[in-house]
Amino acid sequence: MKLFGTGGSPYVRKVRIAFAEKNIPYEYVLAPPEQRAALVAPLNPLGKIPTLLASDGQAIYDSVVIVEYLDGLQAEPKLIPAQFAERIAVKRWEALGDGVAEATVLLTHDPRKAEAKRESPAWYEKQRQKIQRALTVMEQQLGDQEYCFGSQFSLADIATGYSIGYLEQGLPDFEWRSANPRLAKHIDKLNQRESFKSTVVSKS
Ligand SMILES: N[C@@H](CCC(=O)N[C@@H](CS)C(=O)NCC(=O)O)C(=O)O
Repeated sequence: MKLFGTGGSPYVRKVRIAFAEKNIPYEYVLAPPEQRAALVAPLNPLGKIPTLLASDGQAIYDSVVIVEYLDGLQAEPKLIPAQFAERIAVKRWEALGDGVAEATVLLTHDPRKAEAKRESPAWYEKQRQKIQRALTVMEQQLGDQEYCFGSQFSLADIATGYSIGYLEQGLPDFEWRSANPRLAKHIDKLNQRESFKSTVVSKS
């Protein structure tokens, strides 16, 4: 299997954490923006990373589908519960994490960033508020649980860990820890896992 990505993409890290947790071997192919038309677009018409070329030749995207694919490929450890209600709960954590990553990408990479700050503080503030609200909900849902969803590591923890890791790297001035102490502690715990340590996102 080949995974196309770059070191700076939060969604690629999400998938790489899942690969590491599942202990599934793969080849990591760097696909920087200037090579994506040649490398990725023939597999994924959207030309986005992460894109996975599976062993059977099928191309799989986006990160949501890739993680689900990996979880189905190999039974243990299970990242997404099989039971309906639990599955939806874990997928909702995923949506929250992906939303935090998306808003952070907008704030850090959007070409309007500089102007947005000066000319449209409302747009900038809207993205910040999305992140703030999402983290508040994560803090509440985590409560005193050992993991984001119950007593077992799952995709909910991957989603929380990769997105907040990206937030902390991309917007180091965004203060969220004091208002969300349990979440902060949980992030520190997740960052100790080998899957998180071995996939730290570079700034490029
Ligand atoms: N929803 C997608 C988002 C993927 C995404 O936006 N990837 C970015 C890199 S972080 C990308 O490939 N952007 C290039 C483009 O949009 O052309 C996922 O979860 O995989």
